[in-house]
Amino acid sequence: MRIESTVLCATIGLLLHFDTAAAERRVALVIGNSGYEHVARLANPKNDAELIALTLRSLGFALVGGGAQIDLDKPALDWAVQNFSRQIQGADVGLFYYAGHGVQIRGNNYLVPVNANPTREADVDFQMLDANIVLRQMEAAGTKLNIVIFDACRNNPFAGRGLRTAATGLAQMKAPEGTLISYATQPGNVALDGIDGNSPYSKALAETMARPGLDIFQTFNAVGLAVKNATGGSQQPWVSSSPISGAFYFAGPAKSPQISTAPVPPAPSADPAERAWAVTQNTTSIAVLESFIRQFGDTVYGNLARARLDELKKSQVAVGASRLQIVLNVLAAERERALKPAETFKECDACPEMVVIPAGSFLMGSAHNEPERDKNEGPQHKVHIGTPLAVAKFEVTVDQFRIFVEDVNYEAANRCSLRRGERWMEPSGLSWRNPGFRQDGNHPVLCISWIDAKAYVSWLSRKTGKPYRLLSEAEWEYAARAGTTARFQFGNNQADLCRFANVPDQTAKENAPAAAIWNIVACKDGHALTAPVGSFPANAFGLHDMYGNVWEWTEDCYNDSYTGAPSDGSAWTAGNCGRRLLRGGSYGRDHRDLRAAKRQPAPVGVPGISFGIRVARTLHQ
Ligand SMILES: [Ca+2]
Ligand SMILES: [Ca+2]
Repeated sequence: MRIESTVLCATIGLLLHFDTAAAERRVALVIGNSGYEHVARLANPKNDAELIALTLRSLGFALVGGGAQIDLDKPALDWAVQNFSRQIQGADVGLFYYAGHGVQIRGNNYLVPVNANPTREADVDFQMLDANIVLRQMEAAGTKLNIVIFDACRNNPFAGRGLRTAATGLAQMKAPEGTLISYATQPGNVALDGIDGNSPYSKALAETMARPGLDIFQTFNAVGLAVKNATGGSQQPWVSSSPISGAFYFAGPAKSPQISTAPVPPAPSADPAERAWAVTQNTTSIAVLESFIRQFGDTVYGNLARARLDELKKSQVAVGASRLQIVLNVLAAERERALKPAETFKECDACPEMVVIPAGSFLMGSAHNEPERDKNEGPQHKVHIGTPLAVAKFEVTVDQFRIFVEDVNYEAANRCSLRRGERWMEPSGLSWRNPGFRQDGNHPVLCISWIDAKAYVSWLSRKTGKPYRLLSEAEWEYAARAGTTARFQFGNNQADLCRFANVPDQTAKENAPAAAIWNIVACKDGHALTAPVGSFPANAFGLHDMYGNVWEWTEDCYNDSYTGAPSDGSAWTAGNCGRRLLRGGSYGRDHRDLRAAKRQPAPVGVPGISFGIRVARTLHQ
């Protein structure tokens, strides 16, 4: 079958029907697809989306999902658009931004999810998202002003794979009434991905949107000129629209503070730098931090951003020169192949002891009638883990983490976050070295951010040459349940918790002042705060402290339901990746956290006072 496809280069669809200059409620969905599984990965969409999300947030847009939505597969993309469609009902301004691969096939433009793998034209309807669906959802929402942005003008990734390129560039989409459509480049051309971390288009768009005094047409005209200049004339963003009434300013009219025309319902502060920092501080993108510093470098948040940037750069070179003599004892391939479930190994003197757990299937999540469950634990679904893997017998200890830090001079967060309601506070002087209470070398390390946890497993991998990593959420729950289906590994009775785990208990109530506000269990486990790892019996797989002691970071991005989750035990790396999942509960706060199905998302940069690490290792690679 001959399939004609061209590169989708629609950049802006602006559905504009706007009668007043004062926007009351602005809602945006920002998507960046970089991590393609079957075609060329793209370097910049993730950074572009984070940059645009940051800019929009500073301009008063509430973001669907709380931030840029990165690397969405088809179910996640569908879900995000549906969610967006609901949230713009009754809003004054709706904005949709997409950066990633896009294709045009027989006059229709499609956004390409990261898992798309079409081999014939008929696959496209099921594996990609028709851009017209987005336009229809926005048209139907009754929004005064709708803006759709596709920075998707890259080379057709499926050329030569059954979807042939008929012509370069994109056919224009028909603009409905009150609609403006723009493209990252002129029809019949391919936009540039950029060489410095952002596409020229998104960089210019972010800078221009933030300038007060430019109405919607002046904004996109200025973006066009900026991109044309930046690319030596080879790329020129394109706009088409139907008549538009009223005036709209992203950053307010000239000489008027943007807040006067862009009130921000959920933001507690009127300071644009503070609001922007609130959504930027946990990014793992160097480009986003650099962009923040360019915009807000002369504020106090600029200093924080510079410190964060240094921290991030250091974490990325964390496994550089080694300073300690670490004795390796890595598994020979033959021994690794012969490993059986329950066997253990330890690949260096500083390495965690690993236990082999068997392949198998289990039901992930909790049933609707499970007491104290959260909605995000459903729907229950079967997960099959196809091969045995190795899981650390214990949580990573203070001594183990210290060796890593000293070996490569790693600068961990050196902060420690306490939760007060929905806010995180960082009392001065606390860190993994001193969380404010006594920790011996064989206690679990805590005050660990997801970034620290990743740096640690990265170091283990480099040190041993073996694939150490965090567990996926599914692997974690499989390992914690160890063949059981009850609320806890040992059954359903909460009063038995103290025999199997260090939890918020009567010992804490009697000895730890912080426990006054905890939701504690009725039993007594003998430990007010953390306990040395392995103080409690192992589960059926030979793993200790899966429940309680410290929360354990997993690889997965946060999604608020399991709809669309992988069923093969792999990590879910689409969704809100600025927040990752912790599992298992801890010594403190709330006994409801101790259930096998409990999921706790937290921002990647937060080193919580009960957040620690458990490592896994892939076998037989
Ligand atoms: Ca306890
Ligand atoms: Ca634990």
